Amino acid sequence: MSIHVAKWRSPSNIALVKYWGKHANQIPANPSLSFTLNECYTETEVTFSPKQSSSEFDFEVLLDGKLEESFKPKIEKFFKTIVHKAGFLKEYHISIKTHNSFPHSSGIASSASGMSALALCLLTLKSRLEEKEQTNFLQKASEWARLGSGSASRSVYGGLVQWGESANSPSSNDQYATPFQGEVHEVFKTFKDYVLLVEVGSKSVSSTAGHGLMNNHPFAKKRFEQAHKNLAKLESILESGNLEAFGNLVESEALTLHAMMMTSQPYFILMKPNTVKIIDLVWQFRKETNTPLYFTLDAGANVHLLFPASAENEVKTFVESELKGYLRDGRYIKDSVGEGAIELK
Ligand code: 2P0
Repeated sequence: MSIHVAKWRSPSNIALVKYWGKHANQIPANPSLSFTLNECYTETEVTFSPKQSSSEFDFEVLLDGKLEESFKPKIEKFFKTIVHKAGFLKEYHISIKTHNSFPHSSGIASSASGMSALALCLLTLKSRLEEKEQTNFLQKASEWARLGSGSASRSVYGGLVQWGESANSPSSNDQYATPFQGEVHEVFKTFKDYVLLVEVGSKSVSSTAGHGLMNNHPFAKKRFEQAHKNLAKLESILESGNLEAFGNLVESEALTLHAMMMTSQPYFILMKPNTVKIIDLVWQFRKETNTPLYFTLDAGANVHLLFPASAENEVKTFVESELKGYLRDGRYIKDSVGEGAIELK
């Protein structure tokens, strides 16, 4: 039995219209649309070698060269979900070596980049073992990534990516993400995202648990309807390049996501005092300078600053002089829209 290796780099992504709430088998309760990032990524190398134990899945996960037991349950669950299409998972010892470009547990969506990188490696190995190219490789990788983690489905493609069925987009799908099909104004093709690290370390409530709390949530139905409407609005904003409308929509989406957390049962808050302080300062800065600077939030305390590349000098000065003091060790990542996942040889 020979040894097989595959290696991919897959980026994180930031949702503009948020996925929050799902049905069985990782089917999203509403469609979402994201920017793929560039600097925040995971590199994963998967090696298949002769099996060493009789366990169903004989695998190890190494983060920066050290065994990481805490990653295993989510990966084992993922293997169980895809094993009917990937019987080879039971036949090998699987070594998963992974590295994040961003600080571990920084609250940056490592499951999006991590699960998409893993799905891409496994699908590459499937092609090698079967000695045939996969048709619709990225579509299949996105579907596998979704089964590992919903937001990961969007990370295989670059630019703007949609996941989840919507009325205006015939190619949109709950099973896998697709590159956004609408017209996109030039300004959004080089958009910036500075990721401000307010809090590092693991979150009090995982995203998976948070999604679960949307079942029986008193405002769920209205929220899912709103996401559909916001997606339709965003489609025309992306075409027109109307930055003010863009900012209004993405900030409202971010605050709605956190409002859903605060109004679930049990309720919880992932923002920290400095998250709110930064939002307040961004609003003040925008009012005083007219700079098109907007924020969004992920399921955590960190703040993503979104702005056109033309505003980068002003924003950099603002972050350095006004915001740095509210960040963990003054840390932030200067990111921008990226090209999507790449195979590493
Ligand atoms: C998103 N998030 O659209 C939303 C917005 C966080 C806030 O998808 O349970 O890690 O693995 O499918 O994808 C985070 O949830 O959850 C997420 P699972 P996931 O990006």
